[in-house]
Amino acid sequence: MTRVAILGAGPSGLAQLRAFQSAAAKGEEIPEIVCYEKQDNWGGLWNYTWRTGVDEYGEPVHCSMYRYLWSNGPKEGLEFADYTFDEHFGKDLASFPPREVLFDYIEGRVLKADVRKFIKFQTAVRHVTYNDDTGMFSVTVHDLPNDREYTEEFDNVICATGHFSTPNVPEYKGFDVFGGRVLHAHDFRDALEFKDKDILIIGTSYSAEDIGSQCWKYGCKSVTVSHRTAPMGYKWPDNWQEVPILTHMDKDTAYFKDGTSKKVDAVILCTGYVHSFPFMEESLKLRTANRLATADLYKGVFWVDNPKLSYLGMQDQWFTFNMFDAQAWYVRDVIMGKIDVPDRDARAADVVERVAREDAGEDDYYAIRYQGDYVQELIDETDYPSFDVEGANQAFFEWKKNKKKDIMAFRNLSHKSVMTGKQAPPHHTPWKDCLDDSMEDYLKA
Ligand code: FAD
Ligand code: NA7
Repeated sequence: MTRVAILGAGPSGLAQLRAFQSAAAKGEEIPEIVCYEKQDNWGGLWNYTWRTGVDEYGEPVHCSMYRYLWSNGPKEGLEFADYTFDEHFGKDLASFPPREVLFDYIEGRVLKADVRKFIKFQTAVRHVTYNDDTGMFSVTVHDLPNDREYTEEFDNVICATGHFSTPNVPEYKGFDVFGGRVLHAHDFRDALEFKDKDILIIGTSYSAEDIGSQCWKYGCKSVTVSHRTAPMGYKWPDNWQEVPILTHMDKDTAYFKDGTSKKVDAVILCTGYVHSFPFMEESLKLRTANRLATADLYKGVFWVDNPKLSYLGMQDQWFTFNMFDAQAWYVRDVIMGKIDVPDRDARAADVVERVAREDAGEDDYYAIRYQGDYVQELIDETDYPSFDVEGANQAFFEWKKNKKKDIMAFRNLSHKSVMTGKQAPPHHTPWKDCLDDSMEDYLKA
């Protein structure tokens, strides 16, 4: 029987488990599946921990999420087509749920599908190699509690270990003499740490915007955001400024390229993440920038040089959960022989075409539609429930416009579900005043 290894039980790995289980539920014979997950629970980044650095086994802590995190995009853009928010919560919710609520939603689908039995928790993948002679992968894993390494053979490997966990950490002159804390967004946990403090943020993307907004919400004294390329340009609160790139620091002051300076208490590097697969042998290791058209993946998932290996969720993300589903259903159908993969030249040409098409775009609206088209392309070929992808694009467009209008209020507005056709209700409290991010509080009528 075909054996398939799934590496990681975050939203992408769980999408893959659900994809196989849904085929089994229709009476199809599915391969033997083993999913390895290094944490003691599923949910990937959504599985919050207070830990930073290394965990109790000396493993790098995967979590990059923080307390008080609310969805940064509308839930209407990520909703599962086979399991709606309505179905899970028995009612519709406002559009930007906190982390605990989204974790519960992710978990609800896989509990219902009963796929936990396929997962070996607290088992870190150490080494993946491919043997040309046997056509099999050897996957060496570490059973962490028992401190035991062992190797199993598989016909296919699906890597779903995420790419927002290994931080990109640049150094600026003077970090070593600065008297405050310097940390990367990956290690940021509780905004209250920065109450009454002047903070400096480097970077201008989602982490910069959201961590700055959180610190502002929970009472920091000021936010200074330093950009390498361009400022974010939102209408920020009065105690928030955008400045050019940092040149250096001394024991308490940051100096910027335009000659200005600012006394600060802490520096938070919101400088993104790197794709990191230390367990993959050289010939199987994905190396790509964080972009919509990844390097070397046919259809955005299959390793061009060996399509028995696939990578899920490796793109930069507008669409998330339903895109992972679209990929997982497609990968399942290739593994189960329902869809053919073309020869190597055609696979390589597919990557070139995707990269060129992404590069032709000029703005985020193009990028959103580009990724929406990708989701559509994949779901058209499988039995993943079809949904109004253009409607999801429109939710993202509205969300972007709402952010431009008021960056501290976009989470108070609601969007329409493309799965149920219902407009989400407004949340009971404006985001900036809602300091309780518990599920209990969020679900209050
Ligand atoms: P991950 O969630 O990273 O899961 C990967 C899994 O693989 C983890 O469980 C990990 O423990 C496991 N793993 C890693 N290495 C190994 C190994 N060697 N052996 C075994 N297991 C391993 N998306 C949204 O839709 N909305 C949001 O609001 C949102 N906010 C975000 C905020 C932050 C701070 C970050 C970093 C990301 C956010 N995202 C958001 C995007 C996020 O990438 C996706 O929602 C989603 O978590 C990606 O799922 P994944 O399964 O691909 O990866
Ligand atoms: P992103 O989206 O990859 O953005 C990284 C940011 O870091 C971006 O603004 C970069 O600026 C900046 N950057 C990278 N290297 C440097 C250096 N050396 N100096 C200054 N600035 C730098 O990462 P995020 O963490 O914001 O978002 C990742 C995910 O987490 C996302 O999906 C969210 O949902 C949460 P540039 O524009 O390249 O000059």
